[in-house]
Amino acid sequence: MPAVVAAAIAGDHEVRIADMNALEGNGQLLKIIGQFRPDIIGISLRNIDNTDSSNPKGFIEAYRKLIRTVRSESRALIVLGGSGLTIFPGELMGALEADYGVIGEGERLALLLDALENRKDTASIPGIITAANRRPLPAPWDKKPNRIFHKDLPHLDYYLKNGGILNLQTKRGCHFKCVYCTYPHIEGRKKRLIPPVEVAETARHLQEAGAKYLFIADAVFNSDFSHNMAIAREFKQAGLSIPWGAFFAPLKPPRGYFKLLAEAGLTHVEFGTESLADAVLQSYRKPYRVDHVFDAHRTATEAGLHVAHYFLLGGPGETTETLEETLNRVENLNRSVLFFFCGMRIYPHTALYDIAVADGQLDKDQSLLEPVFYRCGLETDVILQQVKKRAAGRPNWVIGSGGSKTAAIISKMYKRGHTGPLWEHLI
Ligand code: B12
Ligand code: SF4
Repeated sequence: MPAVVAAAIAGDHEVRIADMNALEGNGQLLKIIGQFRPDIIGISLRNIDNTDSSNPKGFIEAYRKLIRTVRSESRALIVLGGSGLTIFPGELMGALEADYGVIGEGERLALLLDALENRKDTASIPGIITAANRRPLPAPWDKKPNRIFHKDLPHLDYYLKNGGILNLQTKRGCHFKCVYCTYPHIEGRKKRLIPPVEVAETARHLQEAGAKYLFIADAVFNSDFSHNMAIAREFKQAGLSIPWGAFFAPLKPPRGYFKLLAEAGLTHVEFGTESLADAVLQSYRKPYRVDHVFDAHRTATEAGLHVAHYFLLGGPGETTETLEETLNRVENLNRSVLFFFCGMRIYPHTALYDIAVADGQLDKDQSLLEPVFYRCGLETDVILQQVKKRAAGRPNWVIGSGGSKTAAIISKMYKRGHTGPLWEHLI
């Protein structure tokens, strides 16, 4: 479970985090469980699948196996949480046979543990679900998130040796309304900003623990320019010297914005650009247009930053003409890495879901646990072929997340001591 959830219960309970990335398989996990003998085991269900139509991979079977293995060794209650559960609560509680689930922000686990300890009713606690008791998503958590962090955390070493990236949040929530996006459902629509001084203090702790790079795990970092700039000033004040990166929307930035962030250590800008056809940006309900993309791109590259753009082709409004328009304009995004996702996965709780139901592409009761992609006027394969044709011989045009070959190269570079996201080597 994440450090923020551990922090929410650590005052009243003994907590141990076991990060599966850092363990050598389920055997090592069972050893930890055998030694620690927990009463409750929380499991974070983050990814349902890799959302990549060009190289699809699902993770539910691995979760099922993990839970069976845990049950074979321990009588602890199993509590699920995480963004995957929040998107698919009914399906996952049904499929994985856990005792409880916490949907939305995991800090509410503290309320569940309190109720269990004091033999109180758990059914009425907002956000707490069981396979039989499905409840609506609760209102966003209104208290400040905390985070457990110290240099002796057992999984820290794994991340320090594999890229050196640690992450931090500067806010929760996104107020934009992009048609396909689950983030406002997961985090809420209302922005809840963490005071810049506290963000900088966390960043400094991570640096002191050995982080070589920070990734800001906000849904979208620049949804609040003045908060961003205050954070940059606090980073400077706190003496932060390691590089960092974040997800940005290609909105027109205020004057001097990227320059200030670059001075505070920002090195990597990941723009969720999606399309370079205004008609498509409009039907995706994006809060910017093509002109803004080029403005944002220019000011970020002029500030000396590494820039990547992510494209999501084949959603509502995509046609042969808009695809051509996007691919032609992409050529003008100089000095950047271009990631192309062909096909838009439909998630519940999104406007895209409603559109697909209205279009007759989906039944209202259909499960989306197995990926279903929106059907625009163009076949995904046609889009993929077009992109592949243009990408040939250009290492900075990446299809999907690059597949297992890219993952193997990155892992090798990390072993040789390289740090950070590394996509800048493709420019
Ligand atoms: C930042 C981010 C990334 C960064 C991560 C950087 C880093 N160094 O950590 C990068 C760019 C690398 C990334 C990559 C991917 N990501 Co991503 N990412 C996110 C994002 C925006 C935030 C995640 C985050 O860290 N949040 C902050 C932490 C604190 O929140 P959290 O872990 O969700 O925990 C909270 C709750 O979920 C809950 N909780 C969590 N676990 C538990 C456990 C228990 C027991 C309890 C009670 C509660 C609980 O409590 C916490 C506090 O409220 C989310 C979307 C979102 N807004 O959540 C997508 C998201 C998690 N990513 C997603 C995906 C698909 C991916 C990729 C597979 C994409 C791809 N094709 O490459 C990869 C996989 C990477 C990997 N190895 O897992 C999906 C997962 C859902 C799904 N469809 O499967 C999400 C939800 C986005 C989406 N499409 O809807 N991602
Ligand atoms: S795509 Fe980005 S900007 Fe749009 S709603 Fe999602 S997180 Fe917000």
